[in-house]
Amino acid sequence: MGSIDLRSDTVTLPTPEMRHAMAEAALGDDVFGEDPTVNRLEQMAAERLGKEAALFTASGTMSNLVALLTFCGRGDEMVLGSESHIFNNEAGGAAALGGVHPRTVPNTAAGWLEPEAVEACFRGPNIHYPPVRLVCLENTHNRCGGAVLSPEQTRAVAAVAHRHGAAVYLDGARIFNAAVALGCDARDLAREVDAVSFCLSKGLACPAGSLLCGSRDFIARARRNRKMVGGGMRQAGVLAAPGIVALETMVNRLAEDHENARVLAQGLCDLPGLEVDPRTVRTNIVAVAVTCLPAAELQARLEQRGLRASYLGGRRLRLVTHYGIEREDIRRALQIVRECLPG
Ligand code: TLP
Repeated sequence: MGSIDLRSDTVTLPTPEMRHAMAEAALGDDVFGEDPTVNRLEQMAAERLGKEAALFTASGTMSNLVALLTFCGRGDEMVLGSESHIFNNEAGGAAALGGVHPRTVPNTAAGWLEPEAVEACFRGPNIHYPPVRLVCLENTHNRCGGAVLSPEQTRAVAAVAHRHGAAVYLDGARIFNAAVALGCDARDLAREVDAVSFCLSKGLACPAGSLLCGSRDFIARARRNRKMVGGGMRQAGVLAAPGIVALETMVNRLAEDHENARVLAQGLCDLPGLEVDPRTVRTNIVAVAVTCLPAAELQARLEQRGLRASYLGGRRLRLVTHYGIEREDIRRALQIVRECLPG
């Protein structure tokens, strides 16, 4: 029996239909705007997110970086969550490459930014302060256990930013998980934001790629920044083709991953020495606090028995369900966790 890999939904492999689409894709040079498959994917993405245009990038990190470089200049400030992926997991790219100054606001446990806390970041035109150009949100929220922001929560934060003349960017790497969990359209989650990205290479199971969506003018400027960071890919249609398959066939099935995550969380919360509230598990991420031994040690024990989880730091492990993980794998995973706990 192979190991059960719940480290991330980034480990998903492309479906047979995706591999076929890759082999058959019509191609051209995308830096000249001539790859018909990329052009079609960009159009589909813009449509799905309710924006005028979209840009295909190599990764979620690249979409985020290009967005930040497009919204902010050197010395500008961006407001973002203390637990956000951009702040914690992207090698400080916006600061290193764009001179963008990050100002964090504590994320609520449910991945939100309190509008009052965002409001307090706008300190006025005093020359001591960097001007706030951008507020960033994340939906679903990775480090907050796959938490979902509603359209109303997004609107409340966007209203503050816009009132102060700042733009709003949504890291929607897993926005389709949020839409499926809320039973709404991804467009409803992106309506109030100026730009949004989503990843193909997570729950949607593509080998690579992310789409940055926004106004026609924003995407034209982002295209230059993508080129600047080396993201102008040529016959990128081989990577865009599975993205088209993903948007057509892989979105609704995310509900299965969410159900598997709930079953997993329910099983884990019954075990002594672990803390997780299954009611907070809305999508495909289960963050669990380990109280009976060091979390990294439990992770190592699980790994030895064929269950792979990721370590979030402190007492927390993360388990992520995805395409290729079936209910039987969840049962086996729970059995392995039981065997690895002391006593
Ligand atoms: N997240 C990865 C790791 O980097 C932690 C994962 O396994 O979940 N935004 C969010 C919210 C993300 O979770 C990630 C990836 C990204 C952006 C970056 O995407 P990639 O890895 O494609 O650059």
